Amino acid sequence: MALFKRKQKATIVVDKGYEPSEVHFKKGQPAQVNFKVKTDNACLEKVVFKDLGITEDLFASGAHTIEIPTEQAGEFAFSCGMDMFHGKVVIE
Ligand SMILES: [Cu+2]
Repeated sequence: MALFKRKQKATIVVDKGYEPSEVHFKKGQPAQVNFKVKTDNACLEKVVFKDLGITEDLFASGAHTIEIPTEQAGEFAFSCGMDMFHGKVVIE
């Protein structure tokens, strides 16, 4: 029973904050968020998904892709390392 599930993808640009600061995915389909960094503002160096236990170093080389669990509807908040800039991923 190979049920084909298309991956949902969203890109968030990190510049003067998160743009967009909120992304939505459908429940039950794999999802990922990709952060594209356009700033050297140290405040935004790390993005933290507290509920997922993920801290990603956005100034490190390579892609910055976070896999988002979508088994349940709900929200995953994220912020910069100092908890000054905020955003969220909504599963619905
Ligand atoms: Cu910060």
